[in-house]
Amino acid sequence: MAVADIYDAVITYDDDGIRALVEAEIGAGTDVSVILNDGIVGALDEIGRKFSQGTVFVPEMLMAAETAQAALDILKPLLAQSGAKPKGTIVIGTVKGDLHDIGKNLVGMMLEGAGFHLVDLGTDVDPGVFITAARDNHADIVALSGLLTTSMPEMEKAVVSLAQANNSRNLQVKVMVGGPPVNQEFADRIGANGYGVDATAAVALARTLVHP
Ligand code: B12
Repeated sequence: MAVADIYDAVITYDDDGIRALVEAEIGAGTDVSVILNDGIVGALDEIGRKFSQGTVFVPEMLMAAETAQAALDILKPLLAQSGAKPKGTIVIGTVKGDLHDIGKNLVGMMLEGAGFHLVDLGTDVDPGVFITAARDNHADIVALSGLLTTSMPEMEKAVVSLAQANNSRNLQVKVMVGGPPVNQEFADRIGANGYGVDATAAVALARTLVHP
């Protein structure tokens, strides 16, 4: 039994088998971040490479995602362990046109684990929906996720809309962005308050945005 078996389960779309494998690794005391990064995320990267090479297609990518999600469901209580009182409210979502949600879910789990109250709007989220949710929930931060290069202009639209709402609608929300096509330079250019490379960075960034 090893983390490599979890990697293999994602690669072979074994969404039944992966549950027992993850439970066994947790029982053996393996660090959750190792299960996550070497097992689940590493395997999804491999699937992404195969998709680029044309050796797997969308249905396989979807099966791999479902297998990864089954593993994340088991890890969630460990990632979201926190008895602390909420450190702030974060509205999170994947931007318009983009249906990828595994990274967003992972970021959300870690933020909850760090004691933030999370409002998850799901995927394909319109800028106006981010604004309404931020206002209704008195959010401190809006977190935007995107995996497609076509999500970059959508992210910019959401950031610009949120900045306008901050000026005109008595909203005071900060915006952080993340996902493989974006980086710090892009975040700066579109006027976001911060960028995080992964879920751990998202937590560190959220803390500094709430308590500058
Ligand atoms: C699984 C998957 C799918 C699944 C998604 C299922 C789901 N429920 O999410 C399905 C099959 C639906 C899918 C569809 C498509 N996909 Co797809 N997909 C992937 C795949 C293999 C894995 C993505 C993933 O979950 N990674 C693991 C997570 C944990 O990583 P992550 O999302 O990067 O998140 C981390 C960080 O980025 C960061 N982060 C993420 N969000 C945020 C937010 C904030 C605020 C912060 C701070 C940090 C942060 O923290 C996360 C955790 O560490 C990638 C390949 C890859 N290597 O990423 C392709 C990939 C993203 N897909 C791709 C493509 C092309 C598509 C399709 C267009 C294919 C098609 N022809 O239909 C469609 C688009 C559908 C749509 N409209 O969105 C391309 C994108 C290329 C591009 N540059 O635009 C990729 C890169 C594959 C490739 N190599 O070509 N896909």
